[in-house]
Amino acid sequence: MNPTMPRVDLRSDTVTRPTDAMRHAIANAPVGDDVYGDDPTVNALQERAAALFGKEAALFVPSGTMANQIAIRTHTQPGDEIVVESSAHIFLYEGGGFAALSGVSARCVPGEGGLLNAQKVREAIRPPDPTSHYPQTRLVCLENTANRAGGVVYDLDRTAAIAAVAKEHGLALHLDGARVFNAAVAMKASLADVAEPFDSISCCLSKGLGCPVGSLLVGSRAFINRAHRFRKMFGGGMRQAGLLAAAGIHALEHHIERLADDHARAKHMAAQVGAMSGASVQLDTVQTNMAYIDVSPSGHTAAEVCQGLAERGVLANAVSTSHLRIVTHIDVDDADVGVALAAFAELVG
Ligand code: TLP
Repeated sequence: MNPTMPRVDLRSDTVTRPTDAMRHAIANAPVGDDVYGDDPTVNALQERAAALFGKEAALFVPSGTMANQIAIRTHTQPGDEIVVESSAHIFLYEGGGFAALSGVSARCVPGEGGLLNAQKVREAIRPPDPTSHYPQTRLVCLENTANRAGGVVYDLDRTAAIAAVAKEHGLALHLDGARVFNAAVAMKASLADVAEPFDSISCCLSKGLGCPVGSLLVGSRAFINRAHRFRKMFGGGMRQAGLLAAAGIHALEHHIERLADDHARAKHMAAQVGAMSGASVQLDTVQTNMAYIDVSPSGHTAAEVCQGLAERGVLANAVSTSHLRIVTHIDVDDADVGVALAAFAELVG
């Protein structure tokens, strides 16, 4: 890529750079040693997040992966089983951490369009087993928005029905809410309403909210107290982390509502590219800030199209031979959308 060329980075919403206002908040944050619980800015972030999600407590951690892994470790014992959708980040993209760090197996359930439903969850739960053959189902994990399903939203009714099944069987329910802010904005629901059926929620500050680093795990006080121990065990105890937490507080105050703009841009791009002769997009899956584009009608692989896009200053990720993913975020404006659409038109138009 020519260094003077515009660079429109649609690989993920993880690629954002902090705004000037966020950098100012970082620079001015009071800090302490958070392993001693002494960092006032981390404490303020955790309190704010707990209140936003309507739960008792929250824990600041370095990444979404660590938040999910701590949650699994906190809810389960080695030998237990967790229920996940087959394309869940926890199963596909966390290095098998559930097995290595918690010693649990995963019961992978293919969803309808990538989403679990109450019936599928019910069928995946191990029956009572007096002969002790089966692993014990202990935890159900949902992902909202569901990344590999297209950034699709679990609506409140679907979640409530799954939560009822989990409760009936005495199972814990965890939300991988890496993009739960996108889900809430898309549904015009409060974060507390989205979080209500869950025992624990992980959420990422470093995706659509534009922070450089950081995720949170949210739940009851007892759950977070136990999770605190596993954060240390997994190496996630940070010291003057208030510098990072300050970015999180700024993002919770200023960057949630604007996600609607990212969603509108993703829908616009999906519709435009989907109408090109060399591409197709399942538009009903474009509900938030991403779109999966099938470029096989162009006769090119997704990797070839991504290469062509990169030569035109536009970055996207090939996720299979046929499909690439584009993600909108705070560093993508209308002019960038125009640059990207022009590049797609040259390659698959
Ligand atoms: N997702 C990344 C990649 O790892 C695929 C991306 O670009 O979408 N849960 C979900 C649903 C995620 O999409 C991700 C990151 C995570 C958890 C992990 O977050 P981090 O990267 O902070 O560990």
